[in-house]
Amino acid sequence: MRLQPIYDIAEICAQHGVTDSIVCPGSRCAPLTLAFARHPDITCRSLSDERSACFVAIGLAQQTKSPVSIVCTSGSAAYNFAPGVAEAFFQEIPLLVFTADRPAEWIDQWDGQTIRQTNIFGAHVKKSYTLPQEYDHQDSAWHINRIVNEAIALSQEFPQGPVHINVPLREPLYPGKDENIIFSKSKKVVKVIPSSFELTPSDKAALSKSIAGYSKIVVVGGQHDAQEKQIKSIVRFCKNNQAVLVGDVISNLHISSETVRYVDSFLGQSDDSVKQSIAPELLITFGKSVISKNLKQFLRKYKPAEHWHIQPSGITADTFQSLTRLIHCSPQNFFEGLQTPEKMESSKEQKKENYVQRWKAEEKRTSRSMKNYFSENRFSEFHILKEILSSLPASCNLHLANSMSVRYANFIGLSVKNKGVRVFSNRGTSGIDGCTSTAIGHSLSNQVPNILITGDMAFFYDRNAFWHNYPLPNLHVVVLNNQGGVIFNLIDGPGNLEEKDEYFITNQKLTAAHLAGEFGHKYLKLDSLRKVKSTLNDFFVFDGRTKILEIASNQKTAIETFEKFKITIKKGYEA
Ligand SMILES: Cc1ncc(C[n+]2csc(CCOP(=O)(O)OP(=O)(O)O)c2C)c(N)n1
Repeated sequence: MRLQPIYDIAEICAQHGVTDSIVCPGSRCAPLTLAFARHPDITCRSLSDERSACFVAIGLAQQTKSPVSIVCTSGSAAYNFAPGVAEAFFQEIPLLVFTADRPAEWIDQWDGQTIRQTNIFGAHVKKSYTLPQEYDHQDSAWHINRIVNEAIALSQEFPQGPVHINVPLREPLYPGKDENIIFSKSKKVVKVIPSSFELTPSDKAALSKSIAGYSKIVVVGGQHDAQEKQIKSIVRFCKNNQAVLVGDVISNLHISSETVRYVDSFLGQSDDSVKQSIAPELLITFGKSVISKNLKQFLRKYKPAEHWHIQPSGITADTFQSLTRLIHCSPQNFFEGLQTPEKMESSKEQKKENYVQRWKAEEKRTSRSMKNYFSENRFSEFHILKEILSSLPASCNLHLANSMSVRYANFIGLSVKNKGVRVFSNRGTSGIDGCTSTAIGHSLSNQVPNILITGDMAFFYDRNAFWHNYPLPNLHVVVLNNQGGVIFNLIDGPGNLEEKDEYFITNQKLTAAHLAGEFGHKYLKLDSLRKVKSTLNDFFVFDGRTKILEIASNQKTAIETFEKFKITIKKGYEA
């Protein structure tokens, strides 16, 4: 069969452990569509909006922990994958991005749905391949097989990420009436045994010795999907070495009671003397980005003598402008492998202990101020969100949209009580364009409750996330509807510019009720303090229906309550 090498792409993917595929409608991609749709070991879903589809694929890949293949037709369809591809690149998510194309001779010939697709995603994919367009010679089939094997391996190699495969396809694109698609089971599959990136005993000894020379050590976890075992070894390391563990809400380190989680709040309101007293000498980091701008600014200003970053291989970002050592191993291997330091002279031990206590005092002070602040019964999006985070199911995925949703949640923090809560957020590019779609990708592939917290702009931007025929019984969405982007009222900059409302906040009057109605989802509205308890009780019942809870917020209250929050944290220093 002429298209056999193309059909076999699905077989190669399946043999590499790809379980999920998303296909966007089109004709040029028909051979790929049929291959993925008919493959018995791949769950293939159809989504019409390519931009949303790519973000959904991110969610699926995060859940399945395997590459997800996405397929679209030629032309602007391919370009619409781009925002999701960039997010996947920076969040290091393995995607196999197949774009169908016209044969090369038809590019730039005023043919329909034809654009320049070679390298279309530029620097935001790990590599871009183009498959051969003729399959007459048997080496062409081998060539296609080789590229697909290589692309799958590359997507999974650290740092994981999206790989683009452009597929020029010649007509006829559809099988004949009596033609069956059969997958060749004997296809060549190149398996990769991944390297374990272990530190050698002498590396471990040298690092342990260096660590022992420091009395002020801070470990910061960036965004990652933390595993309990890994966190246990980090906490043990911190205890053994009197190191402070800091993690914002996307680090998933909330499951340890030792984690300093209010760093964004107190670094934003404390003065230089406090900051000086907690500045580290040795900073150890792992994971990806941190949310807190206050933490970034603090570490950039009070530069540690050394900054070590731990990751299995490759280069890393110098986020705090102080990187001195890149340690190539897994965080687990690093934190588990280092020797327990011997007890030192008591003055040094005391110095270390004092340093840890300084941080603990800041955390405690902020915790007290927050308790005080949230004890006031107020109808504000910030207060309601606190209530929602306190009512989360024991085991769930929490999806936080950009921008105030993830920031509010970071200020509020999760506690050890939320041990079973895994936090996800599109912090690769921090876009508002695919937050709902990514949460939906998770909802499609797991059974646990998925709770998405989003602002109105992010919610309405990504409304096509709901535009498909797959049920989402375990997705519950909270829309903080303050009728625009309140972030622009809360950051320094827009201030009182006369353009602020129209060009930054972009006031809008939409309600989520229509969208919920259109897609048949249950709509709940919360507009008064009186209804908080009963509405949240209703919202947190998972009865098989997708629920959308709209919080009737507004810019004025949101600004006032946030200002008051900052003042309360600051006042904590006067008490
Ligand atoms: C695709 C994209 N366009 C523009 C932005 C810039 N941006 C950041 S936050 C924001 C407004 C978000 O408003 P909303 O979702 O209502 O959340 P709120 O600020 O009210 O929390 C915008 C436009 C972005 N992050 N991503």
